[in-house]
Amino acid sequence: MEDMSKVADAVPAVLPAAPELLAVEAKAIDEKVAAAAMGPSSSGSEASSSGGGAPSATPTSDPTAIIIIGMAGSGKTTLMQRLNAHLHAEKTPYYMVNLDPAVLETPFGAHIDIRDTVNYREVMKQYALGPNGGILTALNLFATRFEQVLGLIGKRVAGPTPPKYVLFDTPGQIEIFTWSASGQIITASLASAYPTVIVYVVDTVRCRNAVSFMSNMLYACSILYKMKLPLVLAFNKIDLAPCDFAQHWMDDLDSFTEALQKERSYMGTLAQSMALMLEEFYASLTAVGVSALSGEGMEPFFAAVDKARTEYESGYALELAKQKEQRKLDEEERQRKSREALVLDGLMAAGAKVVLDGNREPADPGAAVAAADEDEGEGEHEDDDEEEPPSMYSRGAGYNKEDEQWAMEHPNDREELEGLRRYLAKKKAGSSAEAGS
Ligand SMILES: Nc1nc2c(ncn2[C@@H]2O[C@H](COP(=O)(O)OP(=O)(O)OP(=O)(O)O)[C@@H](O)[C@H]2O)c(=O)[nH]1
Ligand SMILES: [Mg+2]
Repeated sequence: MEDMSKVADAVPAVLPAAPELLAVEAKAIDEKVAAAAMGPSSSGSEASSSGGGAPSATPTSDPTAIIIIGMAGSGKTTLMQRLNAHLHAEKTPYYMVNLDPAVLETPFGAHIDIRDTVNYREVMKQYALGPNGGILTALNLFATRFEQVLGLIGKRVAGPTPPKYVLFDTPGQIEIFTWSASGQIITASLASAYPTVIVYVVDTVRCRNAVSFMSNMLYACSILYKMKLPLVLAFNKIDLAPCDFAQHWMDDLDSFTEALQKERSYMGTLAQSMALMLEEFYASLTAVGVSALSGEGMEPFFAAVDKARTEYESGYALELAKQKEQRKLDEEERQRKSREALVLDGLMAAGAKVVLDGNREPADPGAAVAAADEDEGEGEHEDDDEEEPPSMYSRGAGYNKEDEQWAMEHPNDREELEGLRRYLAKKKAGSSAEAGS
């Protein structure tokens, strides 16, 4: 893995719409798309990064997208580095994306790196933002062009060595990714394109006490419900502390309740009822212990990811398909309604009565057509019928046919008459409202 160098030629063009507002490390879009489409570069850096010298020639089906999320310092980036090394050694093709604009170094060979396109420090400066605002804005800018990222991944998937996994590192400030629109856009577009799995990295050392453990689990639980994707819990840093205690607490609620009682938290009862709720949550995920540093637990990690992928295919994908179908039906209904509205508009243009008087029944479209035919039959103002607005007489504003005739003969006074009509209609509406109250 040490021979991995940063792949700079395969980054997407994720430039903001107004580049003068942001200092971005600009690179030509076409160049990048072409470079990414070319597949492994001759320099060998990308080749090594995407599976090594002799990747499996067997074309795999869609890759599994793995989004790595976790509290700051839990070891997400180190885990990416470890997964990079592991997959490379296994000669499994893969693709890596860095979504953390604030990271100083990506110790893995990112095929796509947000930092190559958005300079978050410049974003901070230009928009006078703090560090979190800068990261959030940088991610938002990136999300607006996420289609391009999907395009690059798609090209690789269609290439000679399609990746089996596409891995995403996310910003340390977990809420920036999990609670922002950009995080949602990225996750949703990814999940609609590929089987997608969330890996929630837990710092095992930091959650050895029952209350911290529960807080972390509640956060993971909120992510599961927010993102609605299969979730794998990766208890990291097991080289420092084994994660048996966590597995035990998850499998046996009584032992966890006992541990909570020992802590004598003033929130004892609340904590216990929340622990009960978490039991349901544990049933819907897989937990594994890993060490990003030593490489322990890689096999169970990928077994858990593959299992989560089948969950995606059997449950989440079906749900997505259902949502798509529902959206299609909604759209058809909307189009049907607007077609109906158009037909009605057409009838009105043909002379249907426009009812301003709230006490009257809406015009019968059939009768309106008949009325229009009749008018044509009379031969009066035949040309006007199409161009003139509906008759004032028909508007029920207190005018009679003679007034209408007069208006036709005195076009200059028409406007004044219109004003008067509006005034009367308003007055009439006012007096009927008074009568009503
Ligand atoms: N002992 C040990 N240390 C680890 C392990 N994984 C990560 N670390 C250390 O934990 C610290 C944080 O690791 P990172 O990979 O930067 O964590 P991160 O979640 O990416 O951090 P942010 O992106 O800032 O949120 C580093 O000092 C790592 O060396 C592990 O498995 N074992
Ligand atoms: Mg990191």
